[in-house]
Formats: sequence, structure tokens, C-alpha cells
Amino acid sequence: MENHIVVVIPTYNERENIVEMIRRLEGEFRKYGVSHEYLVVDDNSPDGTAEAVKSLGREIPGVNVIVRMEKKGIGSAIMDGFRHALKNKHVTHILTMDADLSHRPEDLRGFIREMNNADLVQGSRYIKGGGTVNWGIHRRIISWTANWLVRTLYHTGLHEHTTNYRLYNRRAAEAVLKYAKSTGYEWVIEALLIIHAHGYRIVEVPIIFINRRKGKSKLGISEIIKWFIYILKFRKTYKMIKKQAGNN
Ligand SMILES: Nc1nc2c(ncn2[C@@H]2O[C@H](COP(=O)(O)OP(=O)(O)O)[C@@H](O)[C@H]2O)c(=O)[nH]1
Ligand SMILES: [Mg+2]
Repeated sequence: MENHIVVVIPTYNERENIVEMIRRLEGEFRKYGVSHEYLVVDDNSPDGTAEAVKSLGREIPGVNVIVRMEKKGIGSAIMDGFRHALKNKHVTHILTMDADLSHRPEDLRGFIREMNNADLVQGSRYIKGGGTVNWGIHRRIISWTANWLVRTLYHTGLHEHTTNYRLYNRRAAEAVLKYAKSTGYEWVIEALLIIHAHGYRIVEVPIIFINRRKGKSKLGISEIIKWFIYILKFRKTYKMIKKQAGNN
């Protein structure tokens, strides 16, 4: 079957970023000639993000937006995007990215290269060729610690588990839909661990993460604390999924 990617982008108040994001992505996709479309999942952003996407959709074919009535978290937005995208049997892959230009469209190259070699291609700041730009020392320490903790507790052998620049194949996305329960930022870790518990193949490709220049981060201190508790508590569920998936 020919590859067809749906790019799922969750947004909350990203009007200043999303249009540039999709335009740049479109330029990259043109280089690779991979069949694709866009699905923005917006939580009724007061800044008019959804309207901006709709008007872009009149110019670029395959730009779609789902508007949810209230802000329900990044994880739940991506899952709604997955549910919607997978209804179409021609969809072989889902690419997830943040709307704020932190995930550079130019880094798409590595994802396309690996798309048929892995169930999940994880964009990684912590392998050769990857990195972060303009990111505060606090966020660096938190990110480094979380990644170290996940790698150590779950023996993933990976360097990055906490950023949303990822390419899922259909069976990986379906596994996540079946098991994921969290709705906020912890979903990003949960999704990866569900795929890992299945014994599916995960490959890292380098990305340069550029901290947002416009708009505000939605990740606050309470989300960060929830994250760490989540990493510790998920171990029981991880074992259960591993068993159910027959991955011993
Ligand atoms: N639909 C939706 N998108 C969200 C929500 N929270 C965050 N996002 C989006 O998720 C992406 C990552 O959020 P961001 O604030 O940049 O997090 P950070 O980069 O970790 O500081 C951005 O595209 C946000 O607009 C939410 O509750 N609903
Ligand atoms: Mg961001």
C-alpha cells in the first residue's frame, strides 16, 4: 500500500504560528513527494486559530481542522486526531508536531527516511545531530531528568521520550488509541511506553528543538509535577500491557 500521512497538530492559541507552520511543512513535503494531509485539533482557541486554519484550507488542499468546544489537553486532542484520521483506511501513518514552530519542518527528512523501518520514529534532541535552541536551563534539567528516569525504569534504550515530533505507523497509533488514558502532557510519555510495551520498533532521528518565539507555553509547574508522578506510577500498567500484547 502506498504511504499516506496525516499530520495531526494540536493547537491552543497558536494563530500566530500555525499558518507559517503548515506553509513550511508543505514546502518540505513537496521535496519528498509523500502523499499527506493536515488535521489541526483546536480547542476553541479564543485567538481565532481555527478560523486562520480554515482560511488556509481554502488555499492549500488537505488542510482540515476539528474544533472542540473546550480546552481538554494536548493528549486528548491528539487522540481525537488519531481517531478521526484512522477512520480512513488509506492512512498508513500519523505525524504529530507542535504548532509553535519548535518542531522544525526541515527535520522532516529523517522521519521520511525511516518511515518504513519503524513503528514509531521519535524525533530526538539527545542523539548526534539533535539539540535545543533558546531553551531555559530549567526546562533542560527537567527534560533531561525525565528522559533519564524513563530510560532507566523502562529499559527503552532511547534518549528521547518527551517530545511530540513523531511518526506513528497504523499499528502503533492503534495500540496507543486502545490503551492510553491520560489527556495532558503525560500522554506524550504514555504513548511511547505503550508502543514500547508492545515490543514494537522505535527509532530515533535527530531534531533541533527551537523554543517558541510567539505565543505562550501551556506547560506549567503543576503539569511537570504530574509528569514525574506519572512516570513512576505507570509501571504497573506497563507490565499489564506488555502481558496483554504477548510481549514477554
Ligand atoms: N488542542 C489543544 N492543544 C494544546 C493543549 N495544550 C497544549 N496544546 C498544544 O500542544 C502543543 C505543545 O504545547 P506547548 O505549550 O508549546 O508546550 P511546550 O512546548 O512543552 O512548552 C502546542 O501546539 C499547543 O498549542 C490543549 O489543551 N488542547
Ligand atoms: Mg512548545
